[in-house]
Order: sequence, then structure tokens, then C-alpha cells
Amino acid sequence: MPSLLIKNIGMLATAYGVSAKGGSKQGEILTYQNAYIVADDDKIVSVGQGQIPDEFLCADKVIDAQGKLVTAGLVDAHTHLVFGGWRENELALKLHGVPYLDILAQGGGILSTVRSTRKASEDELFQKTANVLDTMLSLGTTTCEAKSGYGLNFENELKQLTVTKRLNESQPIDLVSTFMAAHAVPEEYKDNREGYISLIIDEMLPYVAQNKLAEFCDVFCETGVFSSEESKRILSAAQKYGLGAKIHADEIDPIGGSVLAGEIGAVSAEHLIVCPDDGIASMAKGGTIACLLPATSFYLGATFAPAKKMIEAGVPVAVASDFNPGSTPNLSLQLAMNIACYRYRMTPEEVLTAATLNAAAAIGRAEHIGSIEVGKQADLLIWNADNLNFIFYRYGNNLVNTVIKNGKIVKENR
Ligand code: IZC
Ligand code: ZN
Repeated sequence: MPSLLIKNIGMLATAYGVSAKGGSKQGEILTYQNAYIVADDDKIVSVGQGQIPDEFLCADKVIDAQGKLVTAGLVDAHTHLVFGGWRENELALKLHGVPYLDILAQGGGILSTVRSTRKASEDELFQKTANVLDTMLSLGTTTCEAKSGYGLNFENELKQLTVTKRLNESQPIDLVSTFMAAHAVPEEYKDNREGYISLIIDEMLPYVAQNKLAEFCDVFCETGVFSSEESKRILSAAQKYGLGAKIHADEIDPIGGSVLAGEIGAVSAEHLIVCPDDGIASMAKGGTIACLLPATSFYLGATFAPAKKMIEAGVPVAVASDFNPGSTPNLSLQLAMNIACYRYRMTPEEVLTAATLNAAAAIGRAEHIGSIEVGKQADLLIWNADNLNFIFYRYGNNLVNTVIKNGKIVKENR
């Protein structure tokens, strides 16, 4: 007897396959009318439309979707999830025209969150982040990537990674951990950046890999932060330890991050607001996914990444929230998806793929999540919407009704 039947689905919309999609494939999704989904334990065992076979009618739990839209759970492939404090003071600075990199160069920005994160206890960070995740879950995020990078020394990077590990074991959202000690050079290494890079490569990376505290390594490749050359050294070392490479590239200045991403076969390059044509070509060649963060452009008042150009070049585009205390304190992937539609001019179908299947591929999970197909995890959303267009049109509201994770209802909004 299956454990779950969802019946009376007005529209089921899903990407399909087990790898990221670019080009015209990014917008090719499957839709079913009058559909049903059957799960057994945590896995999808049947998806169909029309008459439901008798053998499924006796499922332990039957949910009537009442004609609504059902999609796969949302996958947030880029967040700086665990941090102490907030940085609301920087909003006023920005409105007075102080640039993001100037705030950082003056010891604020990331470095101010480093001070708050170092001060916070592991349990304080755990509780604060548990609350954040509960909100994310109600907004439909069922898997979430989490970067370290606010500790910037052995003890505090480890504290962040440990919080992520504990949270992964204690609440419904699956967390995928990324080691990002190369988020900034900490104040105590201001005059010895080589020393800090050595600490990352020779001490932190081997420990993180050996203790399986992260699957990916990320570097902030940006003017005044880490150069393309330094990023290459750190990411190549990470790859030797078996971690996948990610890179914050072309967020403010195009200093070669996206070109490097393609050359080293990075799994994803993130931001890409000012990505040059040779960066797009390199990512297409290297099989790198472009993980775009439209809510960040929106919040910073920046321009928007050339998403359509990337898709046309065959680079698969993922869309993520970038939740962090500085450049986007927004944790709604729904909002990021809406902005992707309005400002990147991506279609609802392209954005659905971006926030499910392509996002899953960007964190190495495309075989298990990101679409509604037999054999995949039963991570599903029932929406307060009749069709896919509606959720892109009604921005600013939480349109998720019911969140199902691993075949179980974990959140019901009204
Ligand atoms: O705390 O400002 N861009 N990292 C790279 C960030 C933004 C997060 C922050
Ligand atoms: Zn980021």
C-alpha cells in the first residue's frame, strides 16, 4: 500500500530529467491536467493524469489538491544561511551612495557580520537559523545550500559548519554545505593575505574534507577580495580534496571569475551581474551552471545578469535567493523567481526549471530532487494557484499552501 496519494491536481508542472538544462530545453517542462502523484515512503512511485488506478486509492494518506497547481519543492542553491546579527545600518549608507566594496574596505560589510558571528554561541546561531529555515519552509523551499564564510578562522568556520550539520539533522529542509572561508580576508590577516590563503588551503580545507563538513568550496572573486589567480589556487586545492567548485563571479567587477569557472569545470558560478561574453562562452564550454541572484540586483539597485543571453548560449541558469545579512536579507525564493521573470525576462517555465532542476544540479542533487518523476524524492508543493502563470503574476504574497517533504506534510499555510 503506498503511503501518499495526491489527487485532483488541476495542473502539475515540472522540469524533467537528472541534469541541468540550458538552451531551449530550459523552458521545456511537463504539464499534466487532472493529475495525481503517488509516493511510497519518501519516493515518488507514480505520476499520471485522468483515472487513478485502484491500487493507489488505498494509500495511507490521501490529499485532495482541490484543482490547484502542484510543483516540485523549491531548491535554494545559494544562501549565506548561518550568521550573527544583521546589517540594517548599511541600507542608509547605500542610500547615501556608499558602494558595497567601500563599506567592506572600511571594515564593515562581511567583516561586520564576521564580528557578530564570532561573538555568537553555536546554540544562538542554531536557534536563529532554525527560525529562518522555518520561514523558508513555509515559503516552499525544501532543499537549501548553506555557505560558511562569516567565521574566517578555524574555530568559527567550524562553528558555522557544525550549526549547518546540526540543522540538517533536526528540521525538514535538506541542507547542502559549502565551505567559504574565502569570503573575505579577515582583519587579523589584513597585512598577510598569503598567510590566510595558506591557512585555508593547508589547514582548513583538509579538515573540512576529511570530516565531510562540506560538499562544495566557494570563493568571492572580486576587486579587493580574492583575485582570479587566488581563486584558482583555492578552488583547485578544494577540487583535489574532492569538493566541487563554486565561485562568486562578476558581481561588481568582471575580474575573470566566470572565465575561470569554465576553465576549472566549476559546478556553478554565482551572481554574474556583469558577466562578459568570454565568461559566458567559457561556462558553456566547461559545463558550469550560472546561479543567478535577481533579488540581490534588486536590493542593491544594480543591473541584472544577462540571463537570456546565457540560456541562449546553452548555459543552464539556476535562480537562488542569496539570503544574507548584507546584499539580500530576503529569504523568499518565490520573490527571487518573480524578479527573474520581470527583470531577466525569463518565462515561468524557464524560471521553474531554474529554481528546481537546475538549482538541484548546482548542488549535486539532480538525480534525487528538482522534478516530479518516479524515483525522485517526494518533495512537493501544493500552491494557492490554479496554474503556473499565476504564481509568477501574483508577486509579493506567499502562494504556497502545503509543503510535502520526503512524502510527508511538513507545513500547511492558510
Ligand atoms: O555578507 O555581504 N556578496 N557576499 C558576496 C555577500 C555578498 C554577503 C555579504
Ligand atoms: Zn553569495
